[in-house]
Amino acid sequence: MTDDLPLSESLLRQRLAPHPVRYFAQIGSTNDEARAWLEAGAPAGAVVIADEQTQGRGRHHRAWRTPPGAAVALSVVLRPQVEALPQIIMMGALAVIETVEAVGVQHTALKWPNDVLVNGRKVSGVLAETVWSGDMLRGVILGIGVNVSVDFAGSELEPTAISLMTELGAPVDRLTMLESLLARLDYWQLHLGTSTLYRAWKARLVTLGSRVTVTNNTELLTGIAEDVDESGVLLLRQDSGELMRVVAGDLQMGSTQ
Ligand code: BT5
Repeated sequence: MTDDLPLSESLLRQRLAPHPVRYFAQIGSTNDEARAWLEAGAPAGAVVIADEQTQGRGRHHRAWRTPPGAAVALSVVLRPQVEALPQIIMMGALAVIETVEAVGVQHTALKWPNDVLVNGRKVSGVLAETVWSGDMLRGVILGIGVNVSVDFAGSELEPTAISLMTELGAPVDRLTMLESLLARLDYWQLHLGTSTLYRAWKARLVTLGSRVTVTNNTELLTGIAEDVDESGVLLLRQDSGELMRVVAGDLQMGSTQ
C-alpha cells in the first residue's frame, strides 16, 4: 500500500491548512468538482482531492488513470490575472518536479508542454482549465495527477508511464506529497507572470535543442525544439529553416517513425 494513513477529509484539512479542502474517496474528475466549487464562490487556494477518479482526464478529454489508493489527484482553484494564464501550466509542472525530487526521486525532467518525467517516462500530468464569464476570467482549475504506486504492468501505458514507488523501491506517503505540492504551488504563485518562473521551468525542459516531432491537431511537425518563449510557446526550427511557433500539441523526441 501507498500510505501509512488512509486519506480523510479531516486529516487533509488539518495538514493542508489554510487551504480549504474537499475530499472524495471516489469521484468522476476532481477538475469538475473544483470548477463547480469555483462557480459557487470557492476562494483561491481551495483544493479538491480524490483517492480514485473514474473519469479522470487529460487534455482533449483523454483518459487519465487514477486507481484507488495509488495516486495523488488534486485540483486547485486559482484566481490569477489573465496575463498570468500561460504560466499556470509551468507553475504546476515545477511544483510537481520539486515535490517528486523532495521524496528522493532522481532523473526527473519536464517535457513540453505539461509532462513530468522520471527516467523518460511520465509520472505526472498537469491540466489547466479556465472558467470565464463572457470575456471576464473567473478563475482557473489546475489539475494534477501523480502516479505514486499505480501498477502499469501489462497495460498499454506500461512503456510510457511510471510510478514513484517503482522508481524508489520504497513507499511514498501521499499526505507528505500533497503538503509539498501545495507549498510549492503557493511559492510559485508569488512568481506568476515573472521571468523567474519562466526561467526555472525552461531550465528543466528536456526537449530544448533536440530533434522532436509535434502532433498538433492533425498536423505532424518535425524539427529542432529551439526555444520556448515566456508564454510557453515552442519555437520549432523546421528543416526548411523556418521557425514555427507551436502553441499546443503532443511532443515526441526524435523524428517521425
Ligand atoms: C495530462 O494530459 O497529462 C493531464 C493529466 C491531468 C490529470 C489530473 S488528475 C487530477 C485532475 N482531474 C482530472 O480529471 N485531471 C486532472 P495529457 O497530456 O493529455 O496526457 C494524457 C495521456 O497520458 C493519456 O492519453 C495516456 O496516454 C497517458 N496517461 C493516462 N493516465 C496516465 C497515468 N496515470 N500516468 C501516465 N500516463 C498516463
